[in-house]
Amino acid sequence: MKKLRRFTEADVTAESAFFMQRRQVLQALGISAATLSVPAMARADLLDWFKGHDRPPAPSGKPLDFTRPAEWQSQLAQTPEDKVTGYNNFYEFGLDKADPAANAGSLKTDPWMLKIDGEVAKPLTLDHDDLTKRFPLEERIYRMRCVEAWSMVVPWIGFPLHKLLALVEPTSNAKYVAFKTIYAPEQMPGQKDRFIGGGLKYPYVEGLRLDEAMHPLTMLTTGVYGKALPPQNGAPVRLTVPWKYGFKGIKSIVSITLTRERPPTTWNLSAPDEYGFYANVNPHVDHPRWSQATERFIGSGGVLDVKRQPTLLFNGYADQVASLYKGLDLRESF
Ligand SMILES: Nc1nc2c(c(=O)[nH]1)N[C@H]1C(S)=C(S)[C@@H](COP(=O)(O)O)O[C@H]1N2
Ligand SMILES: [Mo]
Repeated sequence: MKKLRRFTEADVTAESAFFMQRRQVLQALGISAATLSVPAMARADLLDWFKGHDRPPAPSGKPLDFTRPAEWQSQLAQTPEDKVTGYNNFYEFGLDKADPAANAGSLKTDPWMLKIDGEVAKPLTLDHDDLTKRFPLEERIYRMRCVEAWSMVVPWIGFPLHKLLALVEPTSNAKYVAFKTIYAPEQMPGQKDRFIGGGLKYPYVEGLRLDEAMHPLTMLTTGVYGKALPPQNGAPVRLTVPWKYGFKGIKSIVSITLTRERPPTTWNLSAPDEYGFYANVNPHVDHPRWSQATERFIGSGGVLDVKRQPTLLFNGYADQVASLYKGLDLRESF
């Protein structure tokens, strides 16, 4: 997904390396201290990526009050908390998977204002406490699939977006919902420096069709693993759309705007031939630079048994969401 250099085979294995100690990585790669100074070209990228980060500890947020509706529970093996909160994409804090956990502590998430406006009868602003008090919170165990072909199973906590949208009363002109991440270059090194932020245009923006936004699976997420979201996962509020690639799940949202026209979205602006507006998980539509047929599931296993499994259409949620796309060519509208 990184724009500055090509996605290489080294990247594909880099993620398993992330969960090892540096010493084990070098051993696994057969690199001795003597050869370290001149790593083989094929390994240079991985070493660069690994950059001496060891796995960061999971920070803990405030415990939340929530229920566990049976409908959203699951027998799927969950990705452990330290991986969910230690292996992240949040380019505002750097491109490496360990960067968000290491750097996102600088983000001030309280006080917070989330504005809901645009084509609505009753615009609304929620403050930090409203986010966890205004709507009953539910735990929902969702599959999560990054466009980079890794996946997790995560116990998110939050509320369905449709409850918030009902409150603001969309007008008949509302066709899309646009989301925006906070713009705070003083707190987000990637917004200040093009190199750190991967050359993306900030603030990060995302969007959904109104019917996708109203779907019962679509949630505004305020917690994970029983506690308030840590900043690296998008505190204090982020979007979760489990049938779409992870980049649709915009973090640290400050505005939700209902619009007539389809809003611009960050990765689509950056590379329109690689990242579409829809971004529905689909094993049959490959990324131009890699296959989407399978994915590496990040579970509790050790580094050597990161499991490869088939990618599921709509990430396993086809029964619930396929009807949204009747008549749409999923290859053309990727
Ligand atoms: N603002 C913002 N939101 C973002 C991103 C980002 O870089 N900036 N990365 C996206 C991508 S590519 C993924 S896979 C998910 C990762 O969420 P997680 O780190 O909580 O697993 O966040 C998404 N939301
Ligand atoms: Mo992603």
